[in-house]
Amino acid sequence: MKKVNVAIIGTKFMGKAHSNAWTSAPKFFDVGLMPVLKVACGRDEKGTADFAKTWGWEETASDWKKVVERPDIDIIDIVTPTFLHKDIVLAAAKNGKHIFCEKPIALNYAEARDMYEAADKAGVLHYLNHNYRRTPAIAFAKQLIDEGKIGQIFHWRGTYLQDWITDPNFPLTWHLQKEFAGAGPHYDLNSHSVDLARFLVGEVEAVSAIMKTFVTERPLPGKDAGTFKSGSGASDMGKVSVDDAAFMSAEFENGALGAFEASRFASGRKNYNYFEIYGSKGSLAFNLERMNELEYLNLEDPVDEQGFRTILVTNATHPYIDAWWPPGHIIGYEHAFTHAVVDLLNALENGTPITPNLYDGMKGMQVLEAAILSAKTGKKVNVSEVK
Ligand code: SOE
Repeated sequence: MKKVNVAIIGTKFMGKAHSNAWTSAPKFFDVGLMPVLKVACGRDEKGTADFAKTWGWEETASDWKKVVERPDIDIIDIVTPTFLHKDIVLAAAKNGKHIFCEKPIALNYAEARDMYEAADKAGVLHYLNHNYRRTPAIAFAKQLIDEGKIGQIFHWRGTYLQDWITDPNFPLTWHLQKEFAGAGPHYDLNSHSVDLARFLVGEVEAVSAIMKTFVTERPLPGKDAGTFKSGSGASDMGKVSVDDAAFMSAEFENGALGAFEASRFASGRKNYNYFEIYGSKGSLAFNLERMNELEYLNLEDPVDEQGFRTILVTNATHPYIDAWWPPGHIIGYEHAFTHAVVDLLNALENGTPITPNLYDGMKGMQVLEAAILSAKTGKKVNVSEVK
């Protein structure tokens, strides 16, 4: 089987999730290309060596600029903090590498546009990892919508709530600094909800938003601090420069209305990615904390039998499931990453595009930036105003 060499840049939480996906994809699915875990690249030599050993990356490197120039590398997998995405994508495109990039795409719309244009011009395959699209229940929701089962969509309600920084002593990791993350949960979490809303409902036309930073100063991070991890040895205080919560209302081009809530201060909510869709023929609801289930209401059922039914999305006929386990043998968070790798390998083999890609990221970022403008001015902003 033809091989494709992958280099991963970044070795933390998402590094793990992606490494697992590159490994499991060809084991469970029939893929026409065999990914080779060639190079793991990270700044911390020892950490990168340990990571490479655990996950089976053949080599390590510390300078991503050299890695993207290597002629033997086919795919650059980017799992760094957001501020590095643009430079790595531009260099990867220039060197003709295919791109697998973590979300959120970039620090702002202008960066996202440059990234999309560079990849498009270079003719490389590009994918932006909004992984939830490939959760079977969400892929199935899309199927129901495309089959017309929900009819005309009136409302989208998307909330993405976490609570890992409610403690004011949680340190100022890169996620809480605008220069590295671009924004707080507005980018980290609303970017997922906007991606799902664009996937399931349609393009957003205008937004109004409010944002809040509840804790404005935090201790500087000590050792091992990161996503969901306070680490140890935090010291002096530094200024939080992103939102802690971002709420937004939206008008879609097709006339639907939407509400989005993203927060890292929703005590008790760990990774509560939840949405509801209400349409003329039916409704849908999804909760990541019950990710194998989809709630579906069919308005064509006899009126006295109507109600939300819970579909356990684990049949062989449901998206992606056939490759895993028999019905009822549920799957988890990491599987959507595997599905992304499978779809990317298939797209590469067949010469077809894959979504969401850098174009989708750019469109989503335009919505998110319009919301930032709205929160600053207190006015409704048309997405097309963001240039
Ligand atoms: C942290 O908020 C985080 O890891 C996000 O960055 C991911 O995109 C989300 O899927 C889970 O939470």
